[in-house]
Amino acid sequence: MTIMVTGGAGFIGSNFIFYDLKKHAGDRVVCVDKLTYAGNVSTLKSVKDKPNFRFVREDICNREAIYAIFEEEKPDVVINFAAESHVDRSIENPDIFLKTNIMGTVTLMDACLKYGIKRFHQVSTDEVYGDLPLDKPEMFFTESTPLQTSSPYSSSKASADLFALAYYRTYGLPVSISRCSNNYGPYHFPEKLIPLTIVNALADKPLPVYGKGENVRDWLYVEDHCKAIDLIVRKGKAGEVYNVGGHNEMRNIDIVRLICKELGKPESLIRYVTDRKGHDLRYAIDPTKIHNELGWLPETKFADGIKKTVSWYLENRDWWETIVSGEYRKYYEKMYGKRQ
Ligand code: NAD
Ligand code: TDX
Repeated sequence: MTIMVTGGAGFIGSNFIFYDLKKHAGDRVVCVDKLTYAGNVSTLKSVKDKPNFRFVREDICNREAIYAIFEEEKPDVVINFAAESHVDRSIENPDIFLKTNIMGTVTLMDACLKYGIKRFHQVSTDEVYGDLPLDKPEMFFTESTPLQTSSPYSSSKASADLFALAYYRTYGLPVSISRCSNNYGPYHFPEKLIPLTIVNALADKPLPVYGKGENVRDWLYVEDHCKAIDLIVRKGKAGEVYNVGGHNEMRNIDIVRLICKELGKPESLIRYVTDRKGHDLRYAIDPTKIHNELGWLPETKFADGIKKTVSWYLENRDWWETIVSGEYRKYYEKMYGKRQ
């Protein structure tokens, strides 16, 4: 099977590529990534020379180029990870979120209609449901929770979901959607809470905590998310939405304190800073549907996953140091400049 993975030089997409190539050795994986600031092609160096892997630097909004890749590769499945993914950036500059997250998704689906496809999978987020109150722990997001977004990021992701469902109903495109909670693990870009805290703590820099640090996120180890997507694409039903999450709710401040403890760094590094505008209070996923229908369950407990993640950042300093220095943006030219 040929799988097109868009956004595969980012955090979750790259982890998915590693998972897929290991689990389904017969697959061909074509990674399409624009290499924005969040894309780091050096992440893919362990697979880049495999005969069944190809990297194409392209923007999912570039219709002509996307059609040409479809024409050449005839993918059976497209899994769309490509997105602007950082909420804080969406508050500063919503425009690119509309372009990539909505227009890019629609462009990919048009290509799927034109060339035919077994499945188009949209990687969405629990943020499309808005937030839950902090004082109602019995409330969870189910697949039928109304979409009620807070940020330009989540609004763009919800719009893409609606377009995907419209393409299923109107044109019969075999679409599926996963809405996952916060991921953590290797190759997480150090602008997000967990990797930023690890990287700053290692440099004895301040650890910014928004507001009072009481906002709650539901954390899932990235490989468990990849397993869920693999199951949905191969066994899930077209036209369906699947929530993905592991019932692991944590307050931000507790995460930051835990990382300080793991690294032997003092909590005096913590700085309470101005809150994010429109900051969602709590996310919590009810994963009953994917469990009952596809047998998915998270396998990595948070206590183990966070230890593995901290160790990974300690053992892979090169990966994040070149990001912090900006050097990683030259890697593509160095590795691929002469090849294309
Ligand atoms: P990321 O920011 O780490 O990676 C995004 C990748 O997409 C980068 O490699 C970037 O270069 C690429 N990209 C951006 N714009 C592009 C364009 N126009 N054309 C082609 N490539 C482009 O993001 P991530 O955390 O890996 O998230 C992947 C997907 O999962 C996103 O759709 C996000 O909304 C969703 N998601 C993320 C989380 C999370 O906790 N990180 C949770 C749920 C869902
Ligand atoms: O420096 C920080 N300090 C802080 O307190 C940062 C970067 C974040 N925070 C808070 C904001 C959130 O409550 O930590 C929480 C997590 O923040 P992020 O890592 O930015 O993630 P979040 O906004 O929850 O969104 C993430 O999960 C859902 C991903 O970035 C999205 O792409 C995904 O859809």
